[in-house]
Order: sequence, then structure tokens, then C-alpha cells
Amino acid sequence: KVRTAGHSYEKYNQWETIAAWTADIAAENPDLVSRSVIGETYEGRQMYLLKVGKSGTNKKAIFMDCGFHAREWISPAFCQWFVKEAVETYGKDSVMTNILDRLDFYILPVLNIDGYVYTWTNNRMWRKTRSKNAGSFCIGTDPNRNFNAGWCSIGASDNPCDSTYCGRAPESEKETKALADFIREHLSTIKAYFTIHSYSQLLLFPYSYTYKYPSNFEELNSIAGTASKQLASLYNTKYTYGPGAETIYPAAGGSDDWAFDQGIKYSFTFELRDTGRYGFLLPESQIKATCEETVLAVKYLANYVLQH
Ligand code: ING
Ligand code: ZN
Repeated sequence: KVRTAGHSYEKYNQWETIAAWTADIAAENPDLVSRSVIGETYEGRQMYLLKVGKSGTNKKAIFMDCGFHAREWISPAFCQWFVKEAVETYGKDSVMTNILDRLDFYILPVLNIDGYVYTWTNNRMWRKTRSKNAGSFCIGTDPNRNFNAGWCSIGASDNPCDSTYCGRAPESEKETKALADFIREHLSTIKAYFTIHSYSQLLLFPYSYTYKYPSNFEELNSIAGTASKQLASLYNTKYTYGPGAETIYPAAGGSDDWAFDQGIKYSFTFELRDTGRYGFLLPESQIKATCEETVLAVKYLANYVLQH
């Protein structure tokens, strides 16, 4: 078992364990990892962000988040794994070393912490945040319908009782507002945005709120293809890639479309394993393989961003 900061990377960890890990991994790797807080959740939990990279001047950055949707447990597991991989292979693997020397990763291990806690305590299949909705007994907003990108125009619901409820306004959720504020404040350095979901084995790029293609469609399609090939090289896991609207379904208010329209031209949504056999209940025995193959795709994309 791989343990860094005394941590189990091949298990699904409760929020308290992940929170403690963010402090430990930063304390144990001060030259590579630092921790900050970008905001608080609806229920008052601190949203920890890890900055991973060797200190330097004029560095580009990549923002990567996990845990938008509470039940997609493989997603936070991947963010933890990626940080472990970074600290363990820096100085040993030439590609990782070059990446971390020249760019910083901002990694948000869990965006929707309240929802994640709720999946451990009350309802394993919960998706949304845990905020109260005025005038309704139903709880929560879909954080991936809550961004200002064609907000609530398609593939989203204005009914608070639905699992794709877009919220009362864009960035109505404290969690999405904190993420959007951070990205807006760091727009001059952030060159790529990766958001990690499950399941379906897809690599999606804009747009999802419209069938129209992004300005750099050819480039995004080409690098998504190569990233998918890299991912498959390890265990032959097949990914489909393309613009969200036509590859999965049209859906407005997603964070990747919003980031793209902010000018972050390399914006991707990963839908990790599997294709439905276990779905959201992916067994812990698949964490290692899923994370290892996904690291290959993320490293390829990071290296590409570095050269462009
Ligand atoms: N899928 C994403 C969802 O939020 C998606 C798909 C990606 C929608 C990008 C909009 C933008 O529905 C899962 N599994 O959450
Ligand atoms: Zn999701």
C-alpha cells in the first residue's frame, strides 16, 4: 500500500481524513506543496486548496478540482492520488519534474464537501450541495449547473427538487462562488482547467450549453484524442472524447464551459471509470488502476499546456 502523509490512497476517505491529509502532505513537502483556504461551504466547512509545484517566477498554472458531485467518490480519490504522484515522482520522473518546475497545479480535492459528507452519513447517491432552497422543502443545487455559462437554459432544471437544479442564480452556492472567485483572481496565470467527475469514461471539452463548437475545436479534439490514447495505453480503458453537448448531453451552467468563456482555452471535464457496471459505486479495488491511467492523461495535457 502506498502511504504518503500516513494516508491510504487506495481507499475512499471520509472528509475529515482528507482534510487532515491536506495539512499533512503540505507539512511533509514544503518545497512542493502549500495549502490555502478559498472559502467555506454552506455548512461551514473550510475549502482547502493545494498548490503543487516548485516555487519560481512567472509560472503558468493549471486548476484541477474534484468532488463536484457528492456520490462520485472516485473523483476526490483521484485528486489525492495525483498529489501523491506529484510528490513521489518529482525529481525521479523527468516529465513530472519538468511540469512542476515550470507550472503550478491548484488542486481542490473536494468542492462539494457538504454533499460528500452527506453521502457518507445519510444517502450514498446524493449529488447536489446541501443548501436550503427558499419556498421548497427540497435541498441542494447542482454545482455543475450553477455557473454563468448559458445558465439554466438547457439540460438543467429550475425545480429545487430535481438533481440538476441550477440554483436561484449563477454562483448562488458558496462553493461555486469560491471557486469562480479564485479562478477570476488568477486568470492571468491559469492556462488550463480540469474538472474530475464520474462515471462514463469520457473526456469532454466545451461546449455543453450549446451545440456550437469552441474557437479552438480542432486543437482540443486533437489533444483530447491523444490524452485518451495515453490513458488507454496502461490498461486499455476506452474513453470517448468530444464536445459535451454532443458527446454526453446538452447541459448549461457547467464549470468547464464557464472557465473556457473566461479565456481558459484548455478546459476539460473527465468522466472517470467505469461505464456503468458499478457506476458511482466503483469498488476500492479499482482506485489504483483508475488513478494511474488518469495520471497519464493529465500529465500529457499538462505537458502540452506547458509548450503552448
Ligand atoms: N456528468 C456531467 C454533469 O454535470 C457535464 C456532465 C459536463 C455537464 C460538463 C455539463 C458540463 O452532468 C456527471 N456525471 O456529473
Ligand atoms: Zn459529476
